[in-house]
Amino acid sequence: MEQQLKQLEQEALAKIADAADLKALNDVRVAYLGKKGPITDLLKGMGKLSAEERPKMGALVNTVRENVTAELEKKVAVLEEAAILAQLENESIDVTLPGAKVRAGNRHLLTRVIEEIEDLFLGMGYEIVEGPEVEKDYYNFEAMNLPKGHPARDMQDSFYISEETLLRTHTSPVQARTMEAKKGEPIRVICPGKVFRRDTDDATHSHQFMQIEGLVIGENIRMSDLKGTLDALAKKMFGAEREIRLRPSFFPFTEPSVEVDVSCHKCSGKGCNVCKQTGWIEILGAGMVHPNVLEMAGYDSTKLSGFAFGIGAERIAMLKYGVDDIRHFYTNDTRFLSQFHQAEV
Ligand code: FA5
Repeated sequence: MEQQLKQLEQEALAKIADAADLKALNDVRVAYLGKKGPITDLLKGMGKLSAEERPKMGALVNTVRENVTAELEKKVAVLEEAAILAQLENESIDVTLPGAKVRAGNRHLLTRVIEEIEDLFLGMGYEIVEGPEVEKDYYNFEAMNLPKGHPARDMQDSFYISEETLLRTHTSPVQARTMEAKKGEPIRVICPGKVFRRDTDDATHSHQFMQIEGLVIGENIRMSDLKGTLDALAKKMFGAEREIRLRPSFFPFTEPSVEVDVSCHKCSGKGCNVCKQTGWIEILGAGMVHPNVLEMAGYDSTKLSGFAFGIGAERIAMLKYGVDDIRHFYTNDTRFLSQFHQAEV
């Protein structure tokens, strides 16, 4: 029996040494130490032994069990460690691999065009002022020399909120508000902001768009000052070789009034599809501030004069960046917006 036990121990230890994984090891445990295993069988047969042999064999069986159990535990520890190392190896991160590209957001093209224009005018000593988008009829029209019933009100079809309140149709009411606030002092401001008209949306018209108003009031302000200022604007936005021309026009709040064209930056004035073969592109309305507008705001029109202009910001952005439809600015399609990444424009 002693011989049998030694042989079982050797067998068990050899199988433990051979076990390649935890499952195989468990099979060895069940096979040798389990209730139906050979060592348990031997213990059951102890009753047949003599009184002297029994304690000797009992001690021997226990030693064999302890040896096998100790070896099993050692091998479990080895296999568990190997399993952890294998897992670490499989899940290791290669920090040298390039990361997934995260696309950064970008300021809207229109915002950037407006900021470019603001920068130019700030450099020329202008202040930036703002006014309300929900405006009084008085500032939007009356203070701009457009009394109730004036036919020229039809030039700007309006969204009225009540009889005396509307969504402003242009940024010119900020002129009246600024003059009121400055109380006869000289003025040099630009006023960017949203305006609203009941225009039917198409490729060049939107019911909501951005204007940038300009207003300068002081002594001896002349048409030539207006022309020089707008020339600087055209050159900044469209290139140093651009020229402007002034065409007579009509606005109730300026006299004389002009439409301002810039020589086409695509064909340099020769005529192309952008300038509709004329060589010129209209960019804004302007003029000398009407004496009635000055007087209504408390300015002495015999001592001070001024010029004003109103730029359509989308139209400038469209020309500068070749945008063929004004609606692209408002539909938030990232395929459009991402084309004008700041670093590339
Ligand atoms: C005016 O709004 C005047 N207040 C401008 C002005 C200010 C003249 C100061 C004299 C002195 P007008 O309606 O032409 O003018 O509009 C000015 C510019 O806004 C246009 O040249 C055009 O660029 C743009 N604009 C007008 N209507 C729309 C529209 N529906 N969608 C997009 N842009 C428009």
